Amino acid sequence: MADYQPAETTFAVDRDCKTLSRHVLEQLQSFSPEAQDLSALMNRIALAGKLIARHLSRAGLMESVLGFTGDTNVQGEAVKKMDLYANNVFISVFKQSGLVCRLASEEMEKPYYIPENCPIGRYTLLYDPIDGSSNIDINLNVGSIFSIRRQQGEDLDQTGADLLQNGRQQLAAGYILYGPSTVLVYSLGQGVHMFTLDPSLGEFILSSENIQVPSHGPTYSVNEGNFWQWEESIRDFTRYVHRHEGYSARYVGALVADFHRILLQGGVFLYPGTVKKPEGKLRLLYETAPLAFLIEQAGGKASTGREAILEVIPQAIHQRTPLIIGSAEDVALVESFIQDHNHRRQRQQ
Ligand code: P6P
Repeated sequence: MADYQPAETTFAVDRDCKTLSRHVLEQLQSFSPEAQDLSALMNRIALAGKLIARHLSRAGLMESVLGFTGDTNVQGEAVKKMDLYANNVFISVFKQSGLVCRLASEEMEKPYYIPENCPIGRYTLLYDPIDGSSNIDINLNVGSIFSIRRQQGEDLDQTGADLLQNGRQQLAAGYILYGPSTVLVYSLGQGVHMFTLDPSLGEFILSSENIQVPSHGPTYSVNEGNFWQWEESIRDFTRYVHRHEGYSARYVGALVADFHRILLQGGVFLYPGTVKKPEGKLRLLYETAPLAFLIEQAGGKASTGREAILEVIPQAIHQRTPLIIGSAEDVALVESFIQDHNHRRQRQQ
């Protein structure tokens, strides 16, 4: 009996079998308990993405999707019904998982502990359940951003103090982008990989491996409505791109969507500090640090303008940072304007 020779069609079948959980084990080249944990973790995140995508797809037809809850979150932002739904989805998918003891979310002032998972669950999920929720009611892109860290110590006072470490402590990071298709992009520190949800299978299937951000791109993505609030260096960068050919402005108003374009096509996204918010608007632990982890894995850069995002040590769970992220050359160009201004300011002193 000749050895079984898989037919040509096996490629398509094998491709459809490249699910997220299998990919994680391939990435780690291991079936160790930690590898199995991370594979199961990513599978739960994928389940959260599927549940949120399904809910979003019926927005407008259901009561609990559009509009506001009437509450304000710890950020001082009006809470959308979808923010609350998505926040609870992430909590629910990790219950009875034994994986995650603690979740830290944009929507919750303090970390949430899943009692039955503590202290056996040695992982913490940090997440922005719905990023860009102002886009929901107008059917534009929104996303979920996630970061996974190992819990260090028992956290007996339940303050999550061990989370106040720089972004290089992240075990994994990624996002789910809800758009014409739902894609999940993640990294375990071994490259950046993208999966596309096949609704007919209910699975995220590998669609792009080892994504590398171009060293330069035409896009600059920033809310120029804040121009009057910016430092002069950022204004000078904006004047530069206005006066030089080859730049295009693109701004969706959802960080995940703007980042995804930059990751695939190059360019730079900025959310700089302003007079009113010198630290900017975006949160470090579950927005800028996870994306910085990804962009560095993809060969790009992420900076506050003065230091690498992944070096920033947070003083609080909801700490914000300015963000300049994208192609290495384009981030360096923005930084050069900031450095020029710093040098000029020093010479004047
Ligand atoms: P602005 C959404 O609220 C968000 O946190 C990010 O997704 C997005 O990049 C940013 O705020 C948009 O803020 O001030 O430009 O509306």
